[in-house]
Amino acid sequence: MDLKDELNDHKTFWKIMQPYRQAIKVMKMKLESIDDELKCENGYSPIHNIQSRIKSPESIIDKLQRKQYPLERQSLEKLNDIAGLRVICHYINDIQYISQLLIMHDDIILVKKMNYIDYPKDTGYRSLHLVLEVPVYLKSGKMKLLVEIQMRTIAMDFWASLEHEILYKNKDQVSQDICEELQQCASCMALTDLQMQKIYQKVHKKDG
Ligand code: 0O2
Repeated sequence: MDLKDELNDHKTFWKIMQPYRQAIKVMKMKLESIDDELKCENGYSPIHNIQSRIKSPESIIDKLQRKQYPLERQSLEKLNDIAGLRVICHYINDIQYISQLLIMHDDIILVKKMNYIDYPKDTGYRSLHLVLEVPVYLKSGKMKLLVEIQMRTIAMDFWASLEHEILYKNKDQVSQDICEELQQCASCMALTDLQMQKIYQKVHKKDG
């Protein structure tokens, strides 16, 4: 069986993805623990919600072909985002803080950081992406896997979700005007994010 057939076979796909599901659980537990500790300390829980997903067989094959990797099992190790988590925070400052606390864990390694908050994509997309190497323990021993964590505020997520619906991966079908309107919406959300954070800080008498 070649990789394409393996991924398209439901049972085999489920089996190949087992360590990735485990890596997601590990990271989810770490994030929930950070949130819980901050809640106990300050009475404030910075994480609004955590979503996770395993990349679909079609997206995996698409990406391997786009990157011109051979369609074989070993190539899966080169993909950053087979296991993905999305962490939705309330305020922009929460993102930096949580990511710093997470990176301090000495069993995970930061492989790549893409700061699309300070440097948004041309589309207007904003989020902090972390690629982390995470250990998972299997019967056969320890295995290290890559996990991608996308961290964003509720406002960034609102924009990204709707923009994804409207045009992501269908970019050719929309006019420049629409792209510009979407960029304007993204700037508007970014201003609102800053304003909401300032309001929060004023109400809770915090510096910054
Ligand atoms: P999925 O799995 O369907 O969500 P890489 O090869 O991974 O190093 P890549 O793939 O270019 O580089 O990564 P990038 O651009 O840093 O991040 C890709 C993911 O970020 C996307 O996943 C989206 O989830 C999100 N993203 C990036 N740009 C945009 C954008 O303009 N709009 C929206 N809505 N989301 C964006 P995929 O590719 O959709 O895969």
